[in-house]
Amino acid sequence: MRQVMFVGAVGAGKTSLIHALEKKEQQVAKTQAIMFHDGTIDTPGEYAQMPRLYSALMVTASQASLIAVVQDGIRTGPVLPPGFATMFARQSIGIITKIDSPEARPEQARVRLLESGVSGPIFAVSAFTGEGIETLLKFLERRCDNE
Ligand SMILES: Nc1nc2c(ncn2[C@@H]2O[C@H](COP(=O)(O)OP(=O)(O)OP(=O)(O)O)[C@@H](O)[C@H]2O)c(=O)[nH]1
Ligand SMILES: [Mg+2]
Repeated sequence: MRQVMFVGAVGAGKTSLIHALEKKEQQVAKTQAIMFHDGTIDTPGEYAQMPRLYSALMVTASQASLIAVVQDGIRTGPVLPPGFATMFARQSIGIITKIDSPEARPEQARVRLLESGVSGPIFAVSAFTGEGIETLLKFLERRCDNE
């Protein structure tokens, strides 16, 4: 029960973030299916954007101890419905991605995460520059140790 499940819109940066956390250099491709890694669960953005797929996310969430809602730092228009994070009955954190970009709007992204019902801390990261990755990693490791 130490898995962290990453959910968020198509292209929000979930897979890139997981690779950055795992220090993987490999090319990122579009996620086609729910993928279990060592300690992380990657999900395709469509699952968060299509309500008829929520049940699959909820079943998968039962194998996770933490939900990480990933919000694109650049495309900050509303995508997830209000309260999205609360349907999993799990603790949740928010992650704002792509903060390296001059177009990033972290404050708008934060508002989206709060609207989606994230209950825990909100982190801001860049998978490209590594900014914020160590802070997030430390939080996840500490949380794991306490489980
Ligand atoms: N500038 C910038 N772009 C990023 C960053 N992380 C990801 N991207 C870009 O965002 C796009 C989508 O990244 P993915 O990691 O595939 O996004 P995803 O959330 O896994 O998308 P799905 O698998 O479709 O759900 C790619 O073009 C990445 O290069 C980042 O930290 N900074
Ligand atoms: Mg992906």
